[in-house]
Amino acid sequence: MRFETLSIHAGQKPDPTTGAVMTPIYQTSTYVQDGVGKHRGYEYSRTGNPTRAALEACLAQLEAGEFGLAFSSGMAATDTVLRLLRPGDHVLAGNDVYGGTFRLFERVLRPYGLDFTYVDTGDLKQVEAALRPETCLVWLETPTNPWLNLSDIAQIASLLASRSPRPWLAVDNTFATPYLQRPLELGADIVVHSTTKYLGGHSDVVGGAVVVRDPELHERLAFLQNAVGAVPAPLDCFLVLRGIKTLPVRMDRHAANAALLADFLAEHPAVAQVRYPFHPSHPQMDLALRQMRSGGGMISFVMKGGEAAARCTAEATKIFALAESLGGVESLIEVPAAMTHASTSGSQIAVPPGLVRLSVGLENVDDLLEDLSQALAAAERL
Ligand code: P1T
Repeated sequence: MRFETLSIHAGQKPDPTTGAVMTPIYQTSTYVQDGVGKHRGYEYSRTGNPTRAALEACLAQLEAGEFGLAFSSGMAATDTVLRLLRPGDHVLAGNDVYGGTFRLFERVLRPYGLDFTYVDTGDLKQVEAALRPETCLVWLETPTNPWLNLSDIAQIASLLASRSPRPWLAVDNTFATPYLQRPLELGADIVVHSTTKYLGGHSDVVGGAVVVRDPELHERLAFLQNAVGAVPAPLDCFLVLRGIKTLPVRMDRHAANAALLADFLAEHPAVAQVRYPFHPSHPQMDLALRQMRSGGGMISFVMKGGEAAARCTAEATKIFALAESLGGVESLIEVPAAMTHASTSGSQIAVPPGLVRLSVGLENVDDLLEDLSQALAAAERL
């Protein structure tokens, strides 16, 4: 089956007892056993739940993986992957990642004895130079949050393939989604998602996911999922499943709207620099065209007027809501240095205060253009 069909049907079939077309929300913590230790596949909902199982199967198929694991947030998914490692292990990560990921790595996991190095993973030489014998994991975001920098997944996977022991390659595919980018097909071992974003798609749920192909890796992650317990509620799994049904349709419109907005911003006198993967000004547009189906729905831009102009623009929009997060049907605007990436302040991966990030929604693009135009005009009057 092709992606659009999978997004509606993967992992789901009419409920065998009632014929309900939609996967029921199995709002139960436990399951009756026919005899001691004789159950019908489910014992306790931290370990497994049918609504979650449907979501996990759906995610696995969409990412061209074998196994999906759902979590209560993107951070919980990331944390569980990192628990595969032991004190003394080294992680090589991109130098432009979600602020919460950096905070987890530096403030939670480093004190437990993991070591992290951050490099520009868009540059293969930097990746090669930073690898160590004890490097167990390479962590990529591509496109990155918030700069929309890219890394060549296939190239990094083949670099790692020649290493012994071979580090795992994990890709946070939150910004691209499996509709635009296929990390496992390009050689990654682990795909991570904040399902809060495009997969959920409606800003009404917080969730995370991990998808892998290797049965042994899955077994270790499923053990951790149950042992640590950061699992999503059945209702939340239902909401993500419902969101995924329209993922390809939404992503096409997000990208069409974002491409027009990127063109508009690139020409605007108040804007110093625009970042959008499919815009000709993006230094890695060739890689974007090779690796992604479209440029997606996220845009970042640097204001010539710096911090004051960025804050003014973000506060002056009327349709774009000033809020963290992304990937919903509604457009959002934010200033990463003061909001989503505040935890990187003063660090090697800090972002400038004049950077503005847009999550371009599905509204009429002319309304979005007019809204941005009046907000930028307000910033120019400062
Ligand atoms: O928020 P949560 O579901 O826990 O997901 C964390 C996360 C992981 N990876 C990426 C690439 C992300 O962007 C996020 C969350 N990001 C935001 C909330 C944000 O506004 O950037």
